[in-house]
Parts: sequence; structure tokens; C-alpha cells
Amino acid sequence: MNALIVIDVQNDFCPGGALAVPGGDTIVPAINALMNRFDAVVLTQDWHPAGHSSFASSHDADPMSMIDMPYGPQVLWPDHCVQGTQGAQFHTDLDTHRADLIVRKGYNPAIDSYSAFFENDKTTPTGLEGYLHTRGIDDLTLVGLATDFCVNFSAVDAANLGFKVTVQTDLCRAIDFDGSLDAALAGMKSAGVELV
Ligand code: VGL
Ligand code: ZN
Repeated sequence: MNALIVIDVQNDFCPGGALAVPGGDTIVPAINALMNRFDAVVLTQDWHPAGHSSFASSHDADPMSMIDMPYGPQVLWPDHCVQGTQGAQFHTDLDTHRADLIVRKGYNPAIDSYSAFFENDKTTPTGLEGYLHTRGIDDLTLVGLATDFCVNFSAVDAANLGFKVTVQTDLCRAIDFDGSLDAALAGMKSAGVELV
């Protein structure tokens, strides 16, 4: 059984949003068209409480600066995907009806969560692994935003968990901050993720 995992196609990651990824909205029609080719469709939704520890505003710091968290270095982002806001909603054109499951992540105030499988401490699970295993799903295709953060961390975790993982890079868009895209592509390849 296979699944399409659609990462964070939300207003704040699209042009006009708080953490806009260039061209983030352009991938939506092709993602919708792809959904019917899979046994299951899972959407992820970045879902932060106001004042989240990954927000620069929570530390009186500049957006895109770095901080050391107990779990390691963390980029400080502009406020984005705050629970219940318009920015946290899926892009209006995304076909959410086809989704079997919506996984929210980043709701823990003290820990960011790029990956759909584990929070950034690399140990706290979201439950997605168990969901996929109990449904007999072992083959994943990932698309969405952003290639170098949430898609990357989700793909590497999935590969390390033993799933067969493909990232369809033409249906992803990157933030590309400080070499993050090249590092992500290399990291995914070395984890055994197939990039197409
Ligand atoms: C993401 C930064 C912060 C993403 C989420 O979806 O790639 N990036 N939160
Ligand atoms: Zn976030």
C-alpha cells in the first residue's frame, strides 16, 4: 500500500503569507491531480500556539537568526501557522476532501516539529508512523513545503523508519536559507530517499 504525504500546503507558506516560500502556491493543482494515484492521502499542517518557542518574537530576536535549544540549534522564524488563524489554513485550492488523515505538528510550545514523524528533539513521535504501519502502508511519496525543512526532515525520518520514500521535487518548493536546499538534497539522498 502506498500513500501521498502532502506537507504543509498552508497559506503562511504561500506568497502573501508570513513565511512565504517562493512559488509555494504553484504546486497545488498538480498535487491535487496526483492524489487519485494513491491508496491513501495524508496532509500535514504546521500548527503552532501563539508565542511558540520557534518564533523570533518569543526571544526578542531577528527572524532567521539561530538559537540553541535544549534539543539542538533552531532557526527562529517569523510568527507563522498560529493555531486557528487564516495563515494556518490549507491553501484554498488544495483538495482537502481526498485526505484520509490530517497530521498537525508543532503544537508543543517548547519544541519545533519540522518532521511529520518526530518533533525536533528527534524522539517525541507524532503518531504518523503507527498510523501508516497499522494500515499496511510502506511506500511513501512526499510533496509540499518546504523542500529544505519539513519535506526534508519528514523524508529522512521516514527512510530511517524503514519506509520506501520518494520525494517528487517538482511538486515541492524551498525556503533555501543559507545553503539549506543543497544540504537537504544531499541529506535526503544519503538517507536513501529517491528524488524524482
Ligand atoms: C516549516 C519552517 C518552520 C516548513 C515549518 O513547513 O517547512 N518551515 N515551520
Ligand atoms: Zn513552523
